[in-house]
Amino acid sequence: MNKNFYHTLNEKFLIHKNQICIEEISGRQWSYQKINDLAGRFSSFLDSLGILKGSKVMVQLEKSVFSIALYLGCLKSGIIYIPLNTAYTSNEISYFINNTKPDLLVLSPDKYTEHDALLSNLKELKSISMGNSSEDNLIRQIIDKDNNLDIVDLKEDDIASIIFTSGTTGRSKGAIISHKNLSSNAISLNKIWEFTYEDVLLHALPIYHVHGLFVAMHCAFLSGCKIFFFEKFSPSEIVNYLKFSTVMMGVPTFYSRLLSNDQFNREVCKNMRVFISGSAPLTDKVFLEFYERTKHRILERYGMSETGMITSNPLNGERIEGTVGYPLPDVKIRENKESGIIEVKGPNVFKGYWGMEEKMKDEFTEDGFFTTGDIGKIDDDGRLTLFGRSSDMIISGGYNIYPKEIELLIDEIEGIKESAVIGCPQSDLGEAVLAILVSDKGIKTIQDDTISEILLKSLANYKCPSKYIWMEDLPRNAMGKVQKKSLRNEHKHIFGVNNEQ
Ligand code: MLC
Repeated sequence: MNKNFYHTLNEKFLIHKNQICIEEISGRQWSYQKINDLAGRFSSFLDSLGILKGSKVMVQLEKSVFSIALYLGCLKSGIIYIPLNTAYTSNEISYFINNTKPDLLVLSPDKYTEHDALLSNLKELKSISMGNSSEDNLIRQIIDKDNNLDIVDLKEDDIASIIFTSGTTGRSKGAIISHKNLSSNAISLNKIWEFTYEDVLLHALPIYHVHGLFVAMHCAFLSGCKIFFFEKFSPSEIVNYLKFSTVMMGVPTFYSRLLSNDQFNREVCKNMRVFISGSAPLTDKVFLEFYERTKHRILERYGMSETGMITSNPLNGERIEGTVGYPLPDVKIRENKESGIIEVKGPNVFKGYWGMEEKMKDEFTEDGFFTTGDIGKIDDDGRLTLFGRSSDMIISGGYNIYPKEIELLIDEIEGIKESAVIGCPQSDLGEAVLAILVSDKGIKTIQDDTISEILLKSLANYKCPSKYIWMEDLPRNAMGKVQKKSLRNEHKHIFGVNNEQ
């Protein structure tokens, strides 16, 4: 049997062909039939470029129905889809290209211009510019193609996507996601969150990450429900649409920002079935304030790019603040006895990082469990609570940020001897980035703005430190390792969060 995940999607698209799949904020509607048809035309277009089964397509595109159709066209053709954050600079893109050697790069027009110098150095790489409207030249060409009805025959371990995630060595690593990974997670989530064709999903997440692309889109696709499709998250827009929606998925920042909106109240939520949160820890404060305001208990779930979703609070049952619930069907979790790190095994777990498939010893235990790096406790009844991370990773507004990548760039700046980058609590984004700097002359010789300017030339803006602090020395332990824990503790109030959450 064909294990291409598109095969499963196609069955649902046919059943729900007359239902609205996506409604854009302009009011434009796309039925499931239209989306399926568009995916087939993208598949034909890729075929005409010689991009076939096993090829890699890397994209840096604005959120649009057409970028979703490109993703679906890739799945259908057995092409590996590599989505990238629209904030990435040429420097970052250059690394991803070198790492995965894509066969085609699809960029939004502004990114095509921005990466001009890089692209002229990579003449052998096929790259195209794709806008997000039906008036765009390329989109017109694609719409004119035939609808390719073939769904390429695949095995369950064939690769569907490579998702770049923060790496421990200072550079991102590409998590290899198979068709089985996608389908097992989508089917489980659709079931446990009881999606039906009568649902209406509010979608305001970016579509270059697991949360917005896989979790949200796949749940909707499998159920045949309608998606309100927002280019980005805006609380005032969301409030207007909540009245006509039943499910929302978001990062905790979505929920804290909704709470700051005067129009957000119980009345506008009266049609809502469930609010789902993930990608970063939801604070008890937001959970409880949200309950006070709306009488909805936000359903927190836990996952990561490498594993898709791992656990979820129950839809029917007690959702406890500060916990991330129970493992999904077929997913096993356990606590490492020594480190307390949560380990996971199941059909949702990826095989390895691109180019490092043979060197996964540190990431997997001998009996095949993936080491998440998150420290937690599993109750007697199987409920998981997370306490922190074993690594220094920062999560800001749901984006993972690796300090090492920033430190390496800062340390190259003239006048700076060394640096330590840490995440400190911040009420809007959960954590914000603080850089602690040591001057090589004993005094500060460079302005903060100048440092930011230098960094922003090669670093996505969400990774740039919000604040800089100068110190004489960095605290180190006997082994010479910088003591980030003590720095985090010392500066925990720097962004104005005073109470322990
Ligand atoms: C935007 N900025 C951020 C930021 N997002 N800075 C730090 N962290 C972030 N997350 C920058 C902007 O570029 C801008 O920079 C400035 O901060 C202010 O922007 P803003 O208008 O306040 O931000 P906004 O565009 O509203 O974005 C905030 C946000 C967005 C929370 C809505 O970040 C978002 O949609 N996050 C979702 C991330 C996500 O989907 N994660 C899923 C990962 S998957 P400047 O310089 O222009 O002022 C995963 C697995 C799992 O983790 O389990 O789900």
